[in-house]
Amino acid sequence: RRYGQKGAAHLTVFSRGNFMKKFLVALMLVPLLSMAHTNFSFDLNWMKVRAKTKEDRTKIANTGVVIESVHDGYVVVLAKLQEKAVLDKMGIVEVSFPLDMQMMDFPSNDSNFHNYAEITDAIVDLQNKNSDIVHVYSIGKSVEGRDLINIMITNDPANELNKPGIVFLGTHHAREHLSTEMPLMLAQYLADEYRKGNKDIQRLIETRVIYIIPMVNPDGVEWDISTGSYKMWRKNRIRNANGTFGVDLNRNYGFGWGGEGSSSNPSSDIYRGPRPFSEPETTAVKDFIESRPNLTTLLSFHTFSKLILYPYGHTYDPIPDQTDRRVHEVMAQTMAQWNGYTPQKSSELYLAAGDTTDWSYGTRKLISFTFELDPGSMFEGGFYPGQSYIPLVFQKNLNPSLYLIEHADNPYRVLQPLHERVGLSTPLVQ
Ligand code: 0X9
Ligand code: ZN
Repeated sequence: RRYGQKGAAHLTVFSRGNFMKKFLVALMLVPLLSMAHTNFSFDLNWMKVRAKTKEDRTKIANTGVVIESVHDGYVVVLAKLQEKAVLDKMGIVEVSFPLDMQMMDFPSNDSNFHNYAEITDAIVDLQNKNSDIVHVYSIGKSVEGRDLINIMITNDPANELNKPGIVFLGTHHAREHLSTEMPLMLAQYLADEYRKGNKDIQRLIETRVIYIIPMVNPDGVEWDISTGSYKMWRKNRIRNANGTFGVDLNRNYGFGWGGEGSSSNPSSDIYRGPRPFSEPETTAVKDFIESRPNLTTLLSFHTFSKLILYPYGHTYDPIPDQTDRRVHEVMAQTMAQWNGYTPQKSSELYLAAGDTTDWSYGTRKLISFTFELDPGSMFEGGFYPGQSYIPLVFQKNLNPSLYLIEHADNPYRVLQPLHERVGLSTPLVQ
């Protein structure tokens, strides 16, 4: 059964709570930029590069560097020495400095983040305490043989495929550790509230199936933290033909694969791999999604920049189906009311072919979003803003997540006038 346009009508209530205030207070307490304790032996450079339009940004992405944040008139990129030379030649570099001067390093202060063993323990613990609704299984193995763990939340696993489903994905990119914590905390929140008797959450768990895959790239995560100081690793850990390591899993999906904003050079951080779904991690996600016809909605968590992105990202053209376009826009704008992020079509950022959401929308028509979680910029810590961001990011993204779960039975309901909707309301979180 495919859940489509004709679902039950619905009433939705929005509340922003007071987390924004708390967020600002917390932000004032966080030092804007911690200096390094450790030198990096990697040839990465932070660079401020002139770029006024999305076309300028795509041209920069096409050199193989990763655009980390987009600003008015420029972008900040992370470039290897070779890529730096190319950008230097283009005459568009304004500032550049080697990573080792500037990057922060505080793994000892970051023990609240979960490594692979810790997240596995946390998930097993969650299952043991909630075996009636939390069902844990592996959807495949990583390059190095780690299980890719899926947390399925439903009170009625026998009817899994008869209930509308939503999937949350975390950590395609190794260094984006907050994108592990957000989906893990969501799973814990749902189970806790169910146990406490929260009627709204019980209703969601009884009427939908929620899949949470918090760590798509466990090998990359383990590599990033393997020395006790962060390595700024992004890709998976496949050994490439030229002896380098890693494919960018968010360039490896098979819709529009190989296009702009992805690289054929294995050394690049946006290396797309030798062919679509060449990697076991993306193949596992693909097989999982293809075997769940009940899915209607997908959210892939990344960091950083505070954005809500929707398809397509491989072309500047709008998605052809006007209704689908409207649903993505309305949902993105609504979710932005809670987290304060900027909603936009992915390609507004820069073109990038082969990402998760282009594939999940392009081939399955799942309503699909990428969140670029906090912080807003590298000046607030970039990929490594410190563990104080964990509860903060969770609080502001909880309502957006619940909103997506609520509408997973029929996302098209968001297009109905409010007065025609009856039924569940999005649970309010203060
Ligand atoms: O480039 C990416 O894969 C994502 N940004 S990140 O900094 N987390 O690496 C954004 C993907 C958005 N999709 C497109 N722009 N196509
Ligand atoms: Zn990412």
